Amino acid sequence: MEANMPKRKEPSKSLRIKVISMGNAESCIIKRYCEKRFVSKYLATIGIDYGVTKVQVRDREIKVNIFDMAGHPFFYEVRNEFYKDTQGVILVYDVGQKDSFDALDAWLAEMKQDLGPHGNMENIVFAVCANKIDCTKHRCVDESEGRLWAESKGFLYFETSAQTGEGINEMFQTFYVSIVDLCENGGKRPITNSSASFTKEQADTIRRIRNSKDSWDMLGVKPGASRDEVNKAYRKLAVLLHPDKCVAPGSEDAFKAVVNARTALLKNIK
Ligand SMILES: Nc1nc2c(ncn2[C@@H]2O[C@H](COP(=O)(O)OP(=O)(O)OP(=O)(O)O)[C@@H](O)[C@H]2O)c(=O)[nH]1
Ligand SMILES: [Mg+2]
Repeated sequence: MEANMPKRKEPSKSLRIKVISMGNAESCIIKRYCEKRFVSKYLATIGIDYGVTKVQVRDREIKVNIFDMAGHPFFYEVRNEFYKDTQGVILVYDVGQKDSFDALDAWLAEMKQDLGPHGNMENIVFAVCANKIDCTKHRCVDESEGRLWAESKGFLYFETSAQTGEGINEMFQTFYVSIVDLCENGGKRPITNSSASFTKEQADTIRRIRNSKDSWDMLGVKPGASRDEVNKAYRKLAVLLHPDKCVAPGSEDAFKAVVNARTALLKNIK
């Protein structure tokens, strides 16, 4: 008799979370996800837009309160009230606008300052969206640069387009799962595969190589250095960045650039 009884469904555990979005073109990402549409006309957010949505993650029903921050500095006074008690942050930049990528640090600084000395950013899930990937012609921040910035901070990284919808569902899905993992993990950010798999020295070196102005600069030697000095500097970088040992985004290109720089310099040194 008991065997034929329908199994009682466990009541689904509901959860309420707060998510904020900021950066450049974040409103369109939310619109694409929530309303499945794209608006090409620019409608600036005035202050803060607020919305509620429900999502299902495993056996949990999640009620999401989304606060979409206006990017304009004018709205700082409004924004700064809203950073508290947040479980997830969506940070968006435009891959065709380097300024918007560089501004991510300022967004983080603003949030940190607002949360104050006792605020903890470690228990918040951050999802970085490299957005407008449909505009391939204007792209000036490549994937490895964005990924390196995000992953060296332990943030999730996604390539998205609010226009075509590419990457948006995947981003929200992974983002919500990570937030639920965080809540179930006692408020600690879950360790992602990519975080902590490379060192700060590796990340900083790749960035330095990317921004170097010539081959001397790239190897970190003075112009006119000897063969020995060039080789020594090269070996040090090769050990740090060799693709067999370094999984940081952009390490392969940085390694190749270093090999080329060394070859070019040695050609001209007696
Ligand atoms: N081609 C393309 N355009 C996009 C994409 N996402 C947003 N846009 C355009 O970029 C502009 C700005 O988008 P919004 O999402 O409103 O930007 P925002 O950061 O919310 O702006 P503020 O509210 O002023 O902070 C709009 O004209 C959008 O149509 C995208 O993926 N591809
Ligand atoms: Mg907006």
